[in-house]
This record gives sequence, structure tokens and C-alpha cells, in this order.
Amino acid sequence: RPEIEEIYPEVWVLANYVKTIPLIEKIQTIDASAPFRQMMTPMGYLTQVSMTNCGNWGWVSDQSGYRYEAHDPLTEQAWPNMPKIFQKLATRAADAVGFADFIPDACLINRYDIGNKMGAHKDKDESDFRWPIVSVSIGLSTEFQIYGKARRGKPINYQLHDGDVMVWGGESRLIYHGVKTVKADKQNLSNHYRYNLTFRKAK
Ligand code: MD5
Ligand code: FE
Repeated sequence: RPEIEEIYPEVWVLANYVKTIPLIEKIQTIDASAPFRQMMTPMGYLTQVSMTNCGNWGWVSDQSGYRYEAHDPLTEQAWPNMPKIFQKLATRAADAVGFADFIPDACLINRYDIGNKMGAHKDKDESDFRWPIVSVSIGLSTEFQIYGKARRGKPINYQLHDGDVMVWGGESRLIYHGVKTVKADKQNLSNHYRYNLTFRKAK
């Protein structure tokens, strides 16, 4: 694969862009103070995916809706600081596709156990859609689905691997997307999770 590929208008993949072991170590430190948890949706279902956050703002969901909060509702503490290596990675990836000065204030960390998926949705809880979203895939591979402006129709599927980074900006910022069921890696059964770091400017 080429280094940088625009797989859909204003969706870029930077294949095998980052070494993930240091990122996993930071995720484990964050998990120790702001543990991964499934969240309740306004529809009354628990998310399959477990989540936590770092940075000034954390994305949360409960019976009353989706929003960004400065404190972890589980511990009532501020979310852990965003590690410098996280922020630098997001800024560098955004810059590589033409978004200068992207300084995220929120990093949602998703953990997919084997068998978990994320249904089609769009991310619209941020205040300024001119900023891109940067997403980093870690651990197990998966198929990412891009629907477009409507949720219906056949999605474009794109395989994401450990170390791949995606940047969504402009036109693509408000399109529907999802993650297909994460499968076990038969070559490496010690790999239990897919993590995704989603860097945003929430406020
Ligand atoms: C994931 N997470 O692999 C994906 C990667 C989420 C989510 O979708 O909301 O936590 S982020 C892909 C993404 C993010 C923001 C906007 C768009 C796609 N988009 O405009 O299509 O766990
Ligand atoms: Fe999303």
C-alpha cells in the first residue's frame, strides 16, 4: 500500500504509520485510573465496545444522551491527561494530509473485544466540524465501513491494521461509518483486543 491513500473524498489512510507498543503502554496506564467501561445509550442499550478517555474532555453516553464531560462519571475525577506522544501523533498525522495546527482536546479510547462491532453512526457531538478527526488502529485488524451521507446502501469496506492512522476532514467529517465484527487472529491468539484512539477537538 502507498504511504498515504485517500480512500474516500477527504478520508486519508496513513498505513503502518506508528509503532503501537508505546501507545498500548499508555492505554494501560489510563485504564488503571479511568477504567474501560461499556456505556449506556439513550436507547437503553449498553455499547458492545468498552470505552475510556484522556485529555480535557471525554465523550460519554448515558440515558440522557451523548456529550463531552471534563470528569469521568465513574470516578468523578478529571480524565487522565493526554500523553504527549498521543497529542504529537494526532498533530503530525493531521498535518501530513494538510490540516495544520490540529491540537486535540479529547481522545476517546475504544476497546473492541473479539466479537464486538460498532454500528453505523456519525460523530456530531463536537462544536466545530472544520477540525478533522484522527483515528489510530491498534492490535487486532478489522474491516471499517464507510456509508456516506446516508446510512442506507452498501458501504465501502476497508481493512485496518495495527499502526494504521486515518484522518477524516472536510466533506467526510459527517458521514456514516461503522466497524465490522472484530475477529480473533488465528496466527496470534495472545492478541485479545482492537483498540482505537479517536482524537477530536470537542470544544
Ligand atoms: C473505531 N471509532 O475504529 C472508530 C474510528 C467512534 C468511531 O467511529 O466514533 O468512536 S473513528 C472513525 C471516524 C471518526 C470520526 C468521524 C468519522 C469517522 N467520519 O466522519 O466518518 O473505533
Ligand atoms: Fe465514529
